[in-house]
Order: sequence, then C-alpha cells, then structure tokens
Amino acid sequence: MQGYGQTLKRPSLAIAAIAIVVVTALVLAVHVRAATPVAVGIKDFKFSPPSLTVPAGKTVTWTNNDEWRHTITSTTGAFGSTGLSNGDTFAQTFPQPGDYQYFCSLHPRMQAAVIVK
Ligand SMILES: [Cu+2]
Repeated sequence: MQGYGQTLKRPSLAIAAIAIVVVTALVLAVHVRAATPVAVGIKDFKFSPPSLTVPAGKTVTWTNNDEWRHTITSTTGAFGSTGLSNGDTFAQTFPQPGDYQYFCSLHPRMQAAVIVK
C-alpha cells in the first residue's frame, strides 16, 4: 500500500515542478524583453547601431567606448551631451515619434539617428 501511495504522489510532484519551471521561464522572458536596454555604443568613431528604432517614451543611453571624446548632438538642437570621455554615458528620453538625427560635434562625420515610432 505504501508503494502505491508513492506512485500517485510522484507524477503530481513532477507536474508541479515542470509548471514552476515553465512559469519561471515565462516570467523571465517577459522581464528580459521589458528590460532590454536601448543602448548605443560609440567605438572607432562610429555610433553603433547607426540607426536605432525605439517606441515612443523610451530612454536611449549612449556609452563612449572610444579613447577619444565624443558628443551626442542633435542636428536640430533638440538634445545634446557634453564631451563624453571613455566610459561616460548620456541618456535621452524620446516621448514623441520622429526621426532624430544626431552627430558628434567634435567629429561631424560621425552621424546616426534614433527613429521613434
Ligand atoms: Cu566624436
């Protein structure tokens, strides 16, 4: 009789364990998607990615990974950073949809865009 009881318990424990794993995976997947950083890197005199599309309301963070100072300067003057040294970051929130072109004021050939949908 004892053995019979154990065979009944084991499948329900296995199902519970699988359910916990599945729910945890789903929660993590949703969390990772929501927390996906909207980031632009600066390296070798380039913004990467050169064109970034984000939903309205997102905050984009730039990080200077270069040995040279760079700025994030809007072509319309809508936003702009000071000179960023290696490791410095600059964050800008984009509440309104639009095509936001920017460049580096120290190296004007460095050009990129944030497209807000
Ligand atoms: Cu620059």
